[in-house]
Amino acid sequence: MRKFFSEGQLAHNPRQELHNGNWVAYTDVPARARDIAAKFDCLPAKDFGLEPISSIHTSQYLTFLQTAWREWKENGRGGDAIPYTFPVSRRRQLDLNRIDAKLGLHSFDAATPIAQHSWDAAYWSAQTARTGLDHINKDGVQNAFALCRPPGHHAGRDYMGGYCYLNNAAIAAQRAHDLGMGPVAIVDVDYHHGNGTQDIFYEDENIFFSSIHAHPRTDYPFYWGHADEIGAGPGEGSTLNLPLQRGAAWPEYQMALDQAGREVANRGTKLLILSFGADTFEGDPISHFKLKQSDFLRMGSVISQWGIPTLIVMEGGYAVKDLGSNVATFLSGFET
Ligand code: Q9C
Ligand code: ZN
Repeated sequence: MRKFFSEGQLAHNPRQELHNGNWVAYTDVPARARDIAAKFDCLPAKDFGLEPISSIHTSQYLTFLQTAWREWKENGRGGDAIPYTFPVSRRRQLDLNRIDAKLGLHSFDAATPIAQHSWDAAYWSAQTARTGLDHINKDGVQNAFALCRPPGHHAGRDYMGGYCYLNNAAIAAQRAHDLGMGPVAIVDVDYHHGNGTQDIFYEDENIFFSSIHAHPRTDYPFYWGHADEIGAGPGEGSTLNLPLQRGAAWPEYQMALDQAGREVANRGTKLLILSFGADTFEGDPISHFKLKQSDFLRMGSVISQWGIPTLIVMEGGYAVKDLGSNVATFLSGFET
């Protein structure tokens, strides 16, 4: 399987995040991507420019991402740009000027800082996903792995959160649809609900979205990912949420995966985008499922047996010591 990664993705390196009332070292460290990349021969991303990104994200949000850190520094601030005020009621169009106001407008949490090179890294992460898609169905390639970092599935059309800035999976899915590669389905197996991806396609009948994740009653992002969120308008029935209890291990996980797989098959899916997080691992420091490394082999094999051309897009996974081997195990399951 071809694997894609660009060095520019490593430059994103926020110092710290708020966690349970304390400042802790930022969880999405460059070593995550570096250690996975070290396991493979990766091809560099090709630069497709802003166009595929603009098909998902608003121009106001993209301008904000590109200028936020500079504005933060021009205002004499130390550290990374972090929001602290959010417009949760009576939202309306305002001409917001102050960097703090813009940060809150474009975030749903306070744990996703913008550091000096965050935009560049997010840009290359999205290009990595776009490049992986480009290789599918060329030279007989059926599957590709995009080693995206920063991750994307929490980011919506005009907001960041959950260590995510640009929604790499959504960008690839939209482009696949536009290129006539569909029907397109996104299956999200990160530990956390893919709220950004869900939100982006919630009213879209063309792109099916299914997520297996920790129940929002106990886990981040708390407000989305319930089973009764099924899409709306023309997209009603195109969203399938499969929340699991904390402590879930392979038997429960496999049942959910089979259910997602049946729905993907029923819809005649021709292109699958897999938002893959390795934070379902039993040793993940911020998560509470119980998948073992050997279960990633099973997961890879189950999904590859769906028999659909698949772009695997990296999302979370924070047990850095085991991350490279967990990802390699998953990919080898996919290839057997
Ligand atoms: N530190 C992904 O796996 N938790 N994102 C932040 C406490 C956020 C995880 C609050 C977890 C986000 C892509
Ligand atoms: Zn996650």
